[in-house]
Amino acid sequence: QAAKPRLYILDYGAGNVRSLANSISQLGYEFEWIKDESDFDKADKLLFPGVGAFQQAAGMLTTSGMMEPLLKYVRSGKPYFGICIGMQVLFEGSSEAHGAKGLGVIPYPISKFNAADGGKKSVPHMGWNGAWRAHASASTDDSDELLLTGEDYYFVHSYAALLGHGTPEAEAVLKDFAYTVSRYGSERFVSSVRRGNIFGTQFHPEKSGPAGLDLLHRWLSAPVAALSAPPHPLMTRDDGAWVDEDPRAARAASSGLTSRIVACLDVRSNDNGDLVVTKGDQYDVREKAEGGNVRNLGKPVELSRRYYEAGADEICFLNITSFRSSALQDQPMLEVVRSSAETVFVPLTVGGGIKDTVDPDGTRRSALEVAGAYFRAGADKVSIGSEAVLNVEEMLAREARGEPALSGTTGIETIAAAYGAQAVVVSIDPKRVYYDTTQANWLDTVPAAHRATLVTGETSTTRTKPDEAGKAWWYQCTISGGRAVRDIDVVQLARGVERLGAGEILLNSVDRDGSGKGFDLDLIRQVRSAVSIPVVASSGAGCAADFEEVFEKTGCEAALAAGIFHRGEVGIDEVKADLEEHGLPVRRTAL
Ligand code: 1PR
Repeated sequence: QAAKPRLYILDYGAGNVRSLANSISQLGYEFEWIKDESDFDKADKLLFPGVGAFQQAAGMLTTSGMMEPLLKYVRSGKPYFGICIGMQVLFEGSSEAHGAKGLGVIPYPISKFNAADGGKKSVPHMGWNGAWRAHASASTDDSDELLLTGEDYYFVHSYAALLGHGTPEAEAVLKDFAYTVSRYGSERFVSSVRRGNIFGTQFHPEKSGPAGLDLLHRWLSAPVAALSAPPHPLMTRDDGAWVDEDPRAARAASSGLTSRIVACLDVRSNDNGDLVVTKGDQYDVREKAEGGNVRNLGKPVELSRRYYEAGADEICFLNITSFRSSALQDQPMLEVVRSSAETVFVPLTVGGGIKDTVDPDGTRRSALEVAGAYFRAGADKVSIGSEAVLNVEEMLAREARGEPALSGTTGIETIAAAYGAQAVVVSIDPKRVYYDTTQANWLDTVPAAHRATLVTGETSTTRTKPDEAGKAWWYQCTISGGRAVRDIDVVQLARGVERLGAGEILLNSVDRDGSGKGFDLDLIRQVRSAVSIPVVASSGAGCAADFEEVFEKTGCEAALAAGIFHRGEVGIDEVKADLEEHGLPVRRTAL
């Protein structure tokens, strides 16, 4: 029996590579990390998972002296599989990278998505999208394919090999490498490349649920010879024309992305000191009776696995009491993330306590260090709450003094610079501030700064509108889990965090949390139209129809729920079936 091919992974130290390692182990394969140049010669197969920013990746490869040996490996004809930045690094360079060069194997530029595209698209391109064959392939034999079309895969990036962005000569070469194409809004891009020994996916198979694991398995189990140069016979192109459209008609009306469903787990210690998933009503997580206990809805790791298996497109953990103490040392949430990432192969977000902290022994930890620990444990994104509000307030104050708005030192800025904007979520906890519009001169009592964002009972678009007659309100930001209010409104905050470099907004509502009254559509629309980064609608889901309503009426990219899933009132499959029935694309896990 031939020796097993030796698989190596190249890690340049940014982002979550743990999930890829976990998925490979789950599939029953062993691997080693590339430690130095000589390991490239020992490798029979090489996987390069890139996460985050191209510049960072190219910079680290250059300074660590890995760029040259990597190029040598790719040219050697041995199997190479690049993921996300690991695929982009094959290209000549990225407009993201201000001069940083890639390997130049594919002489085509990587460019940024156009967020203005029809006004409906947010950037980063974050979520589940399809991929179709770039060319009408001569092959009818699926067994030799590495990637199944008709499945959805998880993408998270702002830059891509966009069709029509290179010279005709460069595009001809790109066509030669292109394996699949995907669409985001009106822009088409190469979502995977395959030529000879080279394979690369713009999406993350290790985060793409069963479809992604299947793809990894196909590449890992394929004999080295079948994945090596010269170009594989099945790669024969037809006349070279791009195949234009995703054959699935249901996709035509959407941006390309599916409606993303997020299961949220609010985690804290209960009175016995056990870490439990809890759930509040308007952020109050104790049972209603006098001296009530913290509600216990299950164990975090177990529940996350259950939601993954039930088809959740993303899992979000929020450490809801981290404002009290959030030391990094012995942080139990790290273990929760680590264990969860062993069985959950969709994106994991973790929030609570992502800020500069001090450990009990006096060691100071920057927000960047804290975030890094979570990424290494297997988180894909970190979510910043209270700290983001304070950071935006400081930014606005600096600006008012005529100083530069950005300090470069906030958690949002430092984490986004190191790991990419897509890894930084800001969680907002707004609360309505009401006015009685039947009173004379009520408008005079509204602070001038917030008048532009006022909603009235008459202009409201939510189903609870009849209850709001005679009222007007704006959305005030809170910190420390809704315990303290700040002057800043939700639109100021959302715009502010986008300027600081956040890549996504998780939009809660203290008023709707746990109420089952449906999402606060007014709130979500306000924020959605104020920013061009993705918005996750949260708080208030009471039935499957609430999801359809929030996607249709606000244009949000994702919708999150907690209570109805924990209590088993509505299943994730039920939500997706309802969305599909209403013509909204969803990820189905057929494999
Ligand atoms: O401020 O950076 O340490 O982050 C703390 C994080 O913890 C923030 O993201 C904040 O939203 C969250 N948090 C703090 N206190 C609570 C609480 O409930 N007492 N949870 C809390 C926020 C809102 C959602 C909830 C949705 C959906 N809970 O997480 O899952 O409202 O619920 P539903 O579907 O049942 O309506 P920092």
